[in-house]
Amino acid sequence: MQEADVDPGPATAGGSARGVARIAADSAGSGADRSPDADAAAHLASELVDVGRRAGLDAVGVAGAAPFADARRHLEDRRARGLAAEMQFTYRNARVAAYARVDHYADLRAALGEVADRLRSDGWQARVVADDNALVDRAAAVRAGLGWYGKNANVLLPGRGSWFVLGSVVTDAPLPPNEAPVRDGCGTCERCLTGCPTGAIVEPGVVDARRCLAWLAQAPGPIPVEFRSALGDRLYGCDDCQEVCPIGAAEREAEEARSGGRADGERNPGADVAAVWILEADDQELLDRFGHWYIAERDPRYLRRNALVVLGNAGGDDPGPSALLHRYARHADPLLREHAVWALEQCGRGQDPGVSPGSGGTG
Ligand code: B12
Ligand code: SF4
Ligand code: SF4
Repeated sequence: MQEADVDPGPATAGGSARGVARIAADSAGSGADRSPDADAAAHLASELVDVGRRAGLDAVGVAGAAPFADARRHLEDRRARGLAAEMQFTYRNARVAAYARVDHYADLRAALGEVADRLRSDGWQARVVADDNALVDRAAAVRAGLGWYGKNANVLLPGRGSWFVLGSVVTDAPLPPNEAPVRDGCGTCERCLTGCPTGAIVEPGVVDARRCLAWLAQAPGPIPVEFRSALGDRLYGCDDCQEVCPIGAAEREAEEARSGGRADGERNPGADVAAVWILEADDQELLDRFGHWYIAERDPRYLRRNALVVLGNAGGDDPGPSALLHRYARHADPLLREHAVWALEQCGRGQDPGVSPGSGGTG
């Protein structure tokens, strides 16, 4: 397992976008021989929290950088049970997971970078780690005392919910680690378990990626037919298990209002337009606009695949989308052809004579 490249034994710092930060510290680390005294360590930790807050992080904590044995055990267990689908899970270390709907990660990394710079200015090593293969970010955030694991598997901040992305700064600076875990705040609530459209939360805190729309929209290959309707108008990501959560609700509505969106959860009327645009755009336009998302194999065909499913689910008899679907039903790419034929069937438009869905499934 690769926790981080920084000298092990060290202190880690972490944070989240829109921001929560974690600073993990291991006082038994290699930095011990040059450790300042406890007061100095506490002072540095408090200064780092201030730096992170000023840089825009919403929450900052300090945690030990000892290996995440529980997280590893959960990873191995899930892989053994098949719940990980074909994902390159964090500890596989094979691919950088850089998913993001809105690029909160850029803000997060910039803010964590300021914390890291502050550490480096004192001569400590520091490395920013956020949504990549080096660390299970949620386990780090929980250890740092930022929040608790909700039944939807996300880390929730007390009173604020899970609408945060998470990251860390791993450092060898000796810092006083958090020792007070945040108590579970879910109680008897089970809204996310029942609110998941595909039943992907198979037990509290455990997501079966094979059923999770967030994964299916990112995964290579065809979207399994049985989940296409549930994908609804989603092009990328799924927030249902967060949207139903009462703990994040107030903040989310306020944010929606600030950004001019709909606070009542109604469908964005622009969604179909976006899907059409995706089907008309060329590869470069798609990568320019959505390059910060995790796109399987960095291949824009998967955005088009999703857009075809969205159009199929949107239905209606608008001639624009209809013409596009017919065009895609003759596409050279069998994956897109098969999804277009499915979409046409969903819309009750059938398929043109002579159009074959091809082999489909050839991701
Ligand atoms: C792979 C991945 C996914 C996969 C699989 C997710 C999964 N739950 O297995 C897919 C593509 C499905 C996904 C979806 C999403 N993801 Co994601 N994902 C990751 C990634 C890259 C690795 C996660 C990982 O290794 N999981 C392995 C498992 C074993 O770890 P875990 O998920 O943390 O599970 C812990 C809990 O299950 C807990 N646990 C174990 N038993 C029990 C029992 C109970 C009762 C409870 C409560 C908890 C609990 O312990 C486990 C280990 O610590 C991380 C980034 C990173 N490097 O960590 C982001 C990350 C987890 N994702 C994130 C986000 C935002 C999402 C989405 C909300 C995105 C979206 N809107 O579509 C959804 C949410 C889906 C969900 N309900 O989990 C954020 C989470 C932020 C937060 N506040 O928690 C992260 C941390 C990215 C980031 N840096 O901010 N993701
Ligand atoms: S992201 Fe969507 S599909 Fe995945 S567990 Fe949450 S509600 Fe279910
Ligand atoms: S919906 Fe309820 S059970 Fe699920 S994470 Fe939120 S508070 Fe916890």
